[in-house]
Amino acid sequence: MKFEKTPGWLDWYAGPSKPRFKLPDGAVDAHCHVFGPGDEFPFAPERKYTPCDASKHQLFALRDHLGFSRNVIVQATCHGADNSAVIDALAASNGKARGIATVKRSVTDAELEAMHAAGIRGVRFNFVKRLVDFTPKDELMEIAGRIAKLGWHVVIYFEAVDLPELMDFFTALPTTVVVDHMGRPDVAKGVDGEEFALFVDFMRRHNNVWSKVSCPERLSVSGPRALHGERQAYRDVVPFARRLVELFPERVLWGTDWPHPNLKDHMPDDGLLVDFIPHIAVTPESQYRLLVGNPMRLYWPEETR
Ligand code: 0GY
Repeated sequence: MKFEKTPGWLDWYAGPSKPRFKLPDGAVDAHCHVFGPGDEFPFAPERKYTPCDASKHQLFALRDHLGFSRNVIVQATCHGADNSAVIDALAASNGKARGIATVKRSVTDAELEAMHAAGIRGVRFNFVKRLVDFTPKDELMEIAGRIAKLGWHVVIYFEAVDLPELMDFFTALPTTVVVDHMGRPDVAKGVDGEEFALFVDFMRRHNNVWSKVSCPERLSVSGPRALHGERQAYRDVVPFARRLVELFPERVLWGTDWPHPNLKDHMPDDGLLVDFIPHIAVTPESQYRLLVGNPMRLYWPEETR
C-alpha cells in the first residue's frame, strides 16, 4: 500500500558523520524504531502521523556505521498494536536486537509467548497525547500484571508536566519501569528546577525505575549548533542527562531514537548524537555501564550471568 507522509515530515538524515567518540565494544542502541516499509508493513489506521519508511536494513547499516553492536527496537505509534515490523527486524538481527511491543488487553497468552520467543522483552505505555488515544489505566495495569510473569518490563513515555498526575500509576507498576527520554523535561526550567527535581525524586525513591538519557535533539532549546568547531551539540540538555548518569549509574540507558519521528525544525546527524555521550557519561566506567552493562543486564541477561 502506498502511504503519503504527513505534510512537513522530515526524513532521517542519510549521510551521518562518523562519531569521534569510540563506543565501547558491545554497545547497545537501546531506543530506535523501524517504520514499515509501508508497502510491506502497513501503518495503523489509528496512527497520528505517517512517517517516511525506515527499514530494518537501514537501521542495521546505521548500527554498523556508528559502531553499535546491538539494538533495542521500540514499537512506534504509527504501527499501533501490530508489532510485525519490529518482530520481522528481530528475526533478521541474528539475536542482535530485542524489542518493545505495544499490546492491547485482548492479546492472548500464546501471542505473548510467541513475542517472547521472537525477542520482545517489554511493552510501551504511551501518555503523550499528540501520539495516542487514551487507554484506561486499569487496562494498562492488567497488561503490566500479565507481562510481569514473562520477566518483561514496562517502558513509559510522558511529558514532564504530566508526571504529578501519573505518579501513582507509575509507582504501582509491578515490573521494572523504563522512562523514555528522561521524562521529557522542559530544559528551560533548569536542571535544579522543581519539575526535574520531581523526576529525580521519582527515580531516587523507586529503584525499579530506569531512564533513557536520550533525545537531546528533541529536548534542546539551544539546538544542534556545534560551537568553536567542537562537535558538541545540544549543550543545554547535557546537565540533565549527566545528573541522571551520575546519580543512577546502574539504571540509565542510551539510544539514538533513529529515525527521529516528528521532529519539526531539523534532523540530527546521528554521528553528532553519539558524540554527545562522553559529555554526559564522562568516565570509561560510566560509559561502559550506560552503553553495555545496563542494557545487557536488562535485555540479554542470559549473556551476562
Ligand atoms: C520517540 C518519540 C516520539 C514518537 C514515538 O512511538 C512514537 O510514535 O515514540 C515523539 O514523537 O516524540 O521516542 O520516538
